[in-house]
Amino acid sequence: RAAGVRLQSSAAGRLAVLGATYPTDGWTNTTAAILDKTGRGLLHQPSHPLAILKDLIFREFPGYAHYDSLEPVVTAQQNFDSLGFAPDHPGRAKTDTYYINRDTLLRTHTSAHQLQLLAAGARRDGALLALAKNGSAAPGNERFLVAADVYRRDEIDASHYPAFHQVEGVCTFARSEIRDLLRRANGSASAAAAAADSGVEAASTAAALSDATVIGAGNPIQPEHAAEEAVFLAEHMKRTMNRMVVGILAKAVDAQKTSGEDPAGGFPVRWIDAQFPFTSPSWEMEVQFQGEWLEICGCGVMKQFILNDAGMPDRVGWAFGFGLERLAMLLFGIRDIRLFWSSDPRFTAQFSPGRINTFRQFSRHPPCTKDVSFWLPAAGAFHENDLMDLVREAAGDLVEGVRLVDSFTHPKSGRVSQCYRIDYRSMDRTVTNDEINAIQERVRDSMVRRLGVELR
Ligand code: FA5
Ligand code: MG
Repeated sequence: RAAGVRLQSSAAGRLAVLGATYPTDGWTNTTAAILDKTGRGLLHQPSHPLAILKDLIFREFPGYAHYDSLEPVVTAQQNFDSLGFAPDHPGRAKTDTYYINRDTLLRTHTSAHQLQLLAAGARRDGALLALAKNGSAAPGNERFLVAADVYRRDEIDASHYPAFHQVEGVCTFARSEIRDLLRRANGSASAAAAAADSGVEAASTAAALSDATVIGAGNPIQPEHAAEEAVFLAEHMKRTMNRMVVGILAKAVDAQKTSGEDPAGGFPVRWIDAQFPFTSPSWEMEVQFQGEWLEICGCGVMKQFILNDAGMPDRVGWAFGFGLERLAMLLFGIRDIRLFWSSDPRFTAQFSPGRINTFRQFSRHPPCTKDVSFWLPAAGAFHENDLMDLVREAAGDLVEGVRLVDSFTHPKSGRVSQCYRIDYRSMDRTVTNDEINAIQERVRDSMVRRLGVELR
């Protein structure tokens, strides 16, 4: 943790995060376990797998400004309003987001910085632009990447963790530039591909994936955009993303071969129609991994109001947001998302800057499983994510998974009873039943005190 960074839990209605303090209110729900993550700086440890992946991605985008030091505390305006989230959008709920107070929160995605960085470019705001590591690459933030830690109240399993990392990519064009490119290509469909490939090597790998764009009814072109313009942006975006993902996954296949595993046909990739308040049309990219389709990113043509608000109504653009852990799990063969936060040398010593290698699983220690059964409080008052946070607070990274295993409604009283199974397992030692019993007692206690349930 960086020197000078001190975390305190809330005292006298104030909460300290990364050296600044904020007033708390009825919205405050950020736990000490989460605050502890905000100072870890995994992206700045050159031999951490997430930092290796970040560097790899940055290198694939030489013409973009690169940001990786924007702090995680943002306003609700940045995280939601600036991106067109409706006032009742579920992402804003206290059950899904870590609030510092009503107006201040831990960013839930790197998209929180889209408007801020575009506007900084349009205004030539020196202080913000100076945070780019390679300022001259795109001096007005016409194109940029943001790598950062993000936070969400979410379920607990092998691919979900309440703190994770994303890389945002934003690419804008002057509308006149697209008109010229299309005119010069004489209407041929290759204009976007050619523009995406100019100045980069090994574009041939991208041909392995389809990036042809069919825009369907449920995923409309914005009324502000001409069809050719939106199709150009979508194809340029998909081509650019394909090249990056194929290039990176090819390194994973090489690493697997080196470690003697059979990559069995590599990693198939596909596009799925999606919806975001800040893009249209929108897609998600999925990669097949161990027989399942894993979603690795969301993307789309940027809503025009964002560019207008940033002071650049004559430009259009596309944006993506990749989950770094999901890609790193594929790349390094890391099966459990908690490992990224481990400081066990058997994990950390396996990686070195710039190198992709297959992680050698160290022996798994036995789990210890506990069930908790309880009657729910009055309708609507219980949310699963509150239980998730409470278990994390009591158990830290000793919790491996929490899942609902049984639910029934009492035929006479109508009351609902649920049973959750909590798997505890340490990544570096064998836990004792006594120690887990003590944690489980704390969990049961706080469930009664804070969630209002009645234990059975
Ligand atoms: C977003 O966060 C959008 N901001 C992405 C975007 C950017 C869309 C720009 C359009 C334009 P989403 O909630 O789907 O979308 O998350 C993006 C990725 O983050 C997911 O595909 C996944 O790879 C990763 N992710 C989401 N939740 C978790 C989690 N709890 N743990 C680990 N990774 C996660
Ligand atoms: Mg998603």
